[in-house]
Amino acid sequence: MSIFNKFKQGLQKTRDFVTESFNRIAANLGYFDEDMLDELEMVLVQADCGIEFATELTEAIRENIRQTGDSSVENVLSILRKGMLDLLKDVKSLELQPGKLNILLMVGVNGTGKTTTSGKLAKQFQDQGKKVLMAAADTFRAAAIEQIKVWGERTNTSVIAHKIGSDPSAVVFDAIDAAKARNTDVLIIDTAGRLHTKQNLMDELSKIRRIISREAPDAYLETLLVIDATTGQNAIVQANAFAEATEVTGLIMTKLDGNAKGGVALAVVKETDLPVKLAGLGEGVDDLQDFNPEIFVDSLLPDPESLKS
Ligand SMILES: Nc1nc2c(ncn2[C@@H]2O[C@H](COP(=O)(O)OP(=O)(O)OP(=O)(O)O)[C@@H](O)[C@H]2O)c(=O)[nH]1
Ligand SMILES: [Mg+2]
Repeated sequence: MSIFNKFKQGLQKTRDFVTESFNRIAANLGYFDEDMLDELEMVLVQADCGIEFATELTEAIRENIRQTGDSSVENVLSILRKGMLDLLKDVKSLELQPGKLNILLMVGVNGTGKTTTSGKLAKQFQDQGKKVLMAAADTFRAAAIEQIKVWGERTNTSVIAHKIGSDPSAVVFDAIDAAKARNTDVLIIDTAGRLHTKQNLMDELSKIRRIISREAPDAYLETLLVIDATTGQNAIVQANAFAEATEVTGLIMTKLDGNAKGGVALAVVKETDLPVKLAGLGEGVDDLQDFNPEIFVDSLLPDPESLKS
């Protein structure tokens, strides 16, 4: 399946919602008036684009209509598209540095998809012929260690693991050691999403980061915050909390297929200024895709042909 079709399929719930709303609001007249633009703003809020960004987008539409006099559905759609692409213009997908150890530190609250995404990434890099290693630095739950080991078997990737309750930084230490010895291209570190307190969690991440900079100062490090798109505006709270505690370099939005609120990717970028690097569009191993702004926006907004006129 092409990447465009993957995104279209993954974001179908959101797109259907936006398309139905467009048709409901503008079908009779074929153009937008003031009240209809207010309704459109609400639709964007309901798709979780965030109030601030929804207001910004509809203001841009009003301004454009004032200037051009064109309030057609097509014009409104094209201004929305442009506004969204503008927000995402700095997004760059994940790029490994050749000839170096690349370390991907997966962080995020529990259940967002860190372990699954680590497995999916391992598969992708293996398919590209890279030497991959995973570290089971979520030592909080026995099941977590088992889960990453299963992904290791499934993707033919070695997993460095210690016992439940052991120090995650020690796992990372050993994993870096092994990565150096094996000439590894990519080390993927799966971390815990839940500890006894939020402070414990943040302290643990800081410690892991210290070990990485001490033991692998020349490595290329990406700290990827995994966010569950179905958690709505709470995603923004999480993103802010992690960005404060550790230097996040990019976002992975998972479960974009889960509900009609895929617009949350836009709200999180608006709020944090962090680039979305990858999109999780389903549970399958091939459902992780590089985040492509154009394809994302075209999958989120109605297909012009699907609009009644
Ligand atoms: N539909 C859908 N489900 C996903 C996606 N990514 C992950 N999941 C599911 O989300 C659930 C939680 O994923 P995990 O990888 O265990 O999450 P985690 O962040 O490691 O969770 P903790 O280890 O508890 O912190 C699993 O059932 C995954 O299959 C996605 O892109 N789409
Ligand atoms: Mg996990």
